[in-house]
Amino acid sequence: MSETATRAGARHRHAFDLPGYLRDRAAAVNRALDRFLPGATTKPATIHKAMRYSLFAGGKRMRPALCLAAAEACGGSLRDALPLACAVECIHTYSLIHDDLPAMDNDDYRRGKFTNHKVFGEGMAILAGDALLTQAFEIAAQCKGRPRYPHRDVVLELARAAGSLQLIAGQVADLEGEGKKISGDELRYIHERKTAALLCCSARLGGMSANCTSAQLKALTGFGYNVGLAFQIIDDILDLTQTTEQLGKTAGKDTRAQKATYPAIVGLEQSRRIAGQLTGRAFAALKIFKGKAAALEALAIFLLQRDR
Ligand code: GRG
Repeated sequence: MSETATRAGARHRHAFDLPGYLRDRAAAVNRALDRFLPGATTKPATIHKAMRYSLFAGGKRMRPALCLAAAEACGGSLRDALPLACAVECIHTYSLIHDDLPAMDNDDYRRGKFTNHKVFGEGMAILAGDALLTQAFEIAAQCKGRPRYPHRDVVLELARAAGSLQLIAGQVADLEGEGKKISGDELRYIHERKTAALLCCSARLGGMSANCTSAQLKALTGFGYNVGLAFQIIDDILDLTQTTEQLGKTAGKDTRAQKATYPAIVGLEQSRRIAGQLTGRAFAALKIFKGKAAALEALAIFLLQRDR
């Protein structure tokens, strides 16, 4: 871990009740998602059951937490940020359902349960992913437009992060890179798009919901980008070092699929060091908030030190 991240980590262990914060924010997000989504018995019931199955399967809700914490750092309210926190979680869950399909990573477990296609079949899982992606935009359209960020900007932000230049571009490069030797630069291209884009978008949307200044938005962008890159490196480390039970998804898949990862290219220790440096940079980006971004700081440390 970098020195900045280590010092901040020690300070935060005493200063901020992150478990309590995450519990509280995840409960608010779950209640809001439950309100936004059609009920499980609404016709056609199978699709609504499938959407809810993955959405409420026990995800960590890290993207919504980043969105809400960013809004708070900018003086915004939970109520204004909640629709956007829910929208990013719908996009994230859609991407996981599709990523697990036989045509992609072909996985049986996600969030400690059978994957969507294992329970509902491939056709329904594809539709559940499609429906969650669409649902995200329906929810985002219900947020309050802000003077600096009208609805158009919010929709653009989400569409760009989820589109063929970001999230999908990362997945394309990831699929095409399997079994090939790729460079560190190519690996970063994948991580920036597959993972960092949506995490960064989550933080930015939180700021936008609070009508943040352009300097605050720039700071949240730097924070989200660096936390996002660190997040994927840690994910690759956990894939190697944890069990399937601990992760709630199949461990060791990257090696079996011959995926390029930081641990595969530079080893475990160097990967940990790089993740620590990125977290240090994320911290540095928060300076502008002058101590009012305690939740964001605690989240960055948590994401670096997480074990699942
Ligand atoms: C459009 C067909 C089609 C597919 C899209 C874009 C995409 C498929 C997949 C990318 C999804 C992916 C695996 C991204 C990597 C990011 C990552 C490490 C996700 C896991 O996030 P966590 O740990 O998961 O936050 P939980 O379950 O806790 O929410």
